[in-house]
Amino acid sequence: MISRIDLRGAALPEGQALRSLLPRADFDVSAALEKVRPICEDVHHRGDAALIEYAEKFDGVTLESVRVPADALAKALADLDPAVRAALEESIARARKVHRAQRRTSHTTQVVPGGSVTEKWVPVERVGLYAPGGRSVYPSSVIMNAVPAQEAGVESVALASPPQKPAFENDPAGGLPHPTILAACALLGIDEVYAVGGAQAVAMFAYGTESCPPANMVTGPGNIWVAAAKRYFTGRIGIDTEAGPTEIAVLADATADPVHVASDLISQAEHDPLAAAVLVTDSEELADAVDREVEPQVAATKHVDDRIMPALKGRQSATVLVDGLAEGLKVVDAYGAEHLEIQTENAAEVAQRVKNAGAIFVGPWAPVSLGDYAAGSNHVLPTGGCACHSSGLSVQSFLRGIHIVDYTRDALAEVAHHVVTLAEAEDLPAHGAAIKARFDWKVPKNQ
Ligand code: HSO
Ligand code: ZN
Repeated sequence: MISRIDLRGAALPEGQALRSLLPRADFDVSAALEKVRPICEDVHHRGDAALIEYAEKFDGVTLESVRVPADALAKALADLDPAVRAALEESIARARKVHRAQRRTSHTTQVVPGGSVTEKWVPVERVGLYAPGGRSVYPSSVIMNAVPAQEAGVESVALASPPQKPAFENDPAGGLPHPTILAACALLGIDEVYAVGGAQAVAMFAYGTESCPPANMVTGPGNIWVAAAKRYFTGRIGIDTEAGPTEIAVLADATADPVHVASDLISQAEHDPLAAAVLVTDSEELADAVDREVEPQVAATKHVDDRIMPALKGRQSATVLVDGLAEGLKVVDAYGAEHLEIQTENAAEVAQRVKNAGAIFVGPWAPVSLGDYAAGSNHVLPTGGCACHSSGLSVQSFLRGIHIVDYTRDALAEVAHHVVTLAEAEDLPAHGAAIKARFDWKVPKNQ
């Protein structure tokens, strides 16, 4: 069912030429951009009234207010299954451990005597997190977004997630985000929560409304409308990377266990009909064994027709046959997967040689599902090949490094002639004048 791309027997092309041979989903955010623009501008002009109207139109619920009351958060936590609570708490604790270690301290470089540059790290002041509803109710993603923001020291963290339709008349959960999302917020200490979904949630955070003060940054996964709204606001607010459909690539050799490989490919195909599952191997026997494994495993699981089958059969998924490990590494680097598993001999050493991946999972006991929930690593990762230039979400995503330049008169005098020379070379004499004015227009020569 998974198609094959056979790259054996000839030298692999370089760069883009190799990339173009590899599978990838069509995820055209730009087409959605035109559709979200009027929604975003409507939220700008009409604020909460527009949000309430869109909740009616898109979510089929009538909201009294967009802000979720505190007692609804407390109730969601009280009603949470204790096993789910324990698992969320473990996930939070592990993520905190890893992300706390990412904190940065200010550093001063003494450039010359009397001249220093300090890099001071300052958290973003206010962040809006987005948590999807509908098909993807992922409290784990609330954790993966909230923990790095909190560990970075962001003072104000708010969350938006679409309101659920009432399941029956007077359903108390109707009009609120999914209860597990609310419970995760309560566990994380997030008390500012909005029952707002889609592009309008991004607009709410970007512009602010009567209920919701504007945020400096919006992060969190979402559908194509959320991605388009993030793109619409790029440059005006900070965003994480635009999340596309999830991807798993597995680099495997003949030592890999086909049962593991098949189950891991299926695990990410479960997210979305556009999800990508890519196996890169130099072992045709393993590829055949994985194919044989996939069918019974798919038959035994859920979400088969709506997500797993279209994902595995889609043009974004494939088994890529290569001549050897070196070629396999070249292919996974060209692909730049969101998640890359290494299921080869000496997996840890092979992992060190990978240049492009959102996150790397080493050996048989570190499947992507572990990273999705409880490894301590972050699961908000670059998709669509963006791993070639971007990283996953981290404490760093929520920090700004500000240079503080501090020079004495003597330290400025020492370099003044160079500054004036460069200003003249760029035909910007006023830049030079700003230096000369400090020395009565006589620029000190090399002191
Ligand atoms: N694999 C997804 C994250 C996720 N998995 C959430 C389960 N829940 C993207 O990294
Ligand atoms: Zn997942």
